[in-house]
Amino acid sequence: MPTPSMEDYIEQIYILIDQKGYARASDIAERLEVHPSSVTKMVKKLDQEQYLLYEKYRGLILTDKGNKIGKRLVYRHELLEKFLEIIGTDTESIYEEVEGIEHHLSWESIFRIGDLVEYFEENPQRQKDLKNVQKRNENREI
Ligand SMILES: [Mn+2]
Repeated sequence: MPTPSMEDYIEQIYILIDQKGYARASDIAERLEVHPSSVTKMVKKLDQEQYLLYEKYRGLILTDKGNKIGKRLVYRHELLEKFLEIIGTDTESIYEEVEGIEHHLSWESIFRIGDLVEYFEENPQRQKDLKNVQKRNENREI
């Protein structure tokens, strides 16, 4: 299993390759707000653990294993954003909040959250009902 930090790298590499067709170390460093030397180190580790292949002149490519995990990590991130939107989290902080929690939930919990998101999406009345509960609790102090 990849560590949280490895997951962050695989996720961003997957997104970069998906969007641009390639993932440069400088782009990875920028997206993760880390020093390029950290990228070099992590790329070596990910190569060793067969998530990607690094060739000096061709750049990075994800292996089947890396690709499969990358896809799951992007699904997880997007699902958690949807989940926070549905429960009414203020949109400005959603990305950062997901970055903070995404590594700490089991896949079992992720799939159950997936069910919950589906439950709300398939019937807009359910979202309205939830809003009403939130209105009722607006001034409650805890
Ligand atoms: Mn993420």
